[in-house]
Amino acid sequence: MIAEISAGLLAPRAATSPKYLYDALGSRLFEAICELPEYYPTRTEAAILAQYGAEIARAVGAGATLIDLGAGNCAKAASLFPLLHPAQYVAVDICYDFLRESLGRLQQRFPHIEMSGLGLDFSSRLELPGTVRADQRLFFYPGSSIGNFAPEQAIAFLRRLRANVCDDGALLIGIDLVKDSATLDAAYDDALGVTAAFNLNLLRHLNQLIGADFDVRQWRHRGFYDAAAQRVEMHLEARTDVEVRWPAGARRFACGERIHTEDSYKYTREGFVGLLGQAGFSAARTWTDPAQWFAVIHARA
Ligand code: AVJ
Repeated sequence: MIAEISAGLLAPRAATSPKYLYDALGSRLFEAICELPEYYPTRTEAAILAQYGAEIARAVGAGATLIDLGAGNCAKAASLFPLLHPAQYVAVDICYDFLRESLGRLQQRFPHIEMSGLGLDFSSRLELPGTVRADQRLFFYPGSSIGNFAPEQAIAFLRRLRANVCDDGALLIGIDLVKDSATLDAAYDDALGVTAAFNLNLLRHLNQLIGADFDVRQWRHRGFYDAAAQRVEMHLEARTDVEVRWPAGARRFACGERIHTEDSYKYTREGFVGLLGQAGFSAARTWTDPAQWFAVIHARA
């Protein structure tokens, strides 16, 4: 991990993986982002799940082995429990501490559902323990988190999901749809500066992970939509000439130079259905909001 982060920081165009945005504080800041008026994905997806929950549950069927990827506070999956009646709930998140707290509360609310938590970086490998039931596996990947992968990586990731389910398996996935730039720019550079704090917190996390000496005050947040690339980019930009040191390296950043911290790809429905097909899934059904800002797709193995 130290080698991966070092290499990213030393690359001509410095970059870090978005997974490092999520330490305990980063996970809480992301929760706060989800409450922002500008950040439409969470509430739009929640509205779709609320409006079409019964239809979705009928498509999925009861008794599933629900595997929640990037479960975080587990709220989205929990909202489906009363309709979906999963036989088993497996919450996976890179930040296990945060997950454990959420899961403890959830188990009290739903004592009859078998639950377990997995602290796992599922973006690099996906090994499910033997305790996860093999039948009727339903991967739940909400929030358009798949947008963090470039399309080619997304296909590879979806293929890995496909390889982890039997023929009765499926995927329920949330996709952020292509829309006007102003809406996207505002969603990733909000007025309160919560997204800025979320992005800048990465530097504190890096200090802790690799022993670097980033000074948060020397950096500013950038978040904007690139329509040609169909993605939002987040960067941290040096406010001044900066020198950063850590045990495995050192680097100078000129004023204005950036560290690329996240991509968030947007899709058309047709574009994403194409990706699913390439990964060996057949797109069964799509649900969307009236403005067509977000889509929930149920794809069968
Ligand atoms: C958690 C990856 C879906 O891309 O919208 C929110 C992360 N970054 N604001 C997204 C994020 C900045 C989010 N995902």
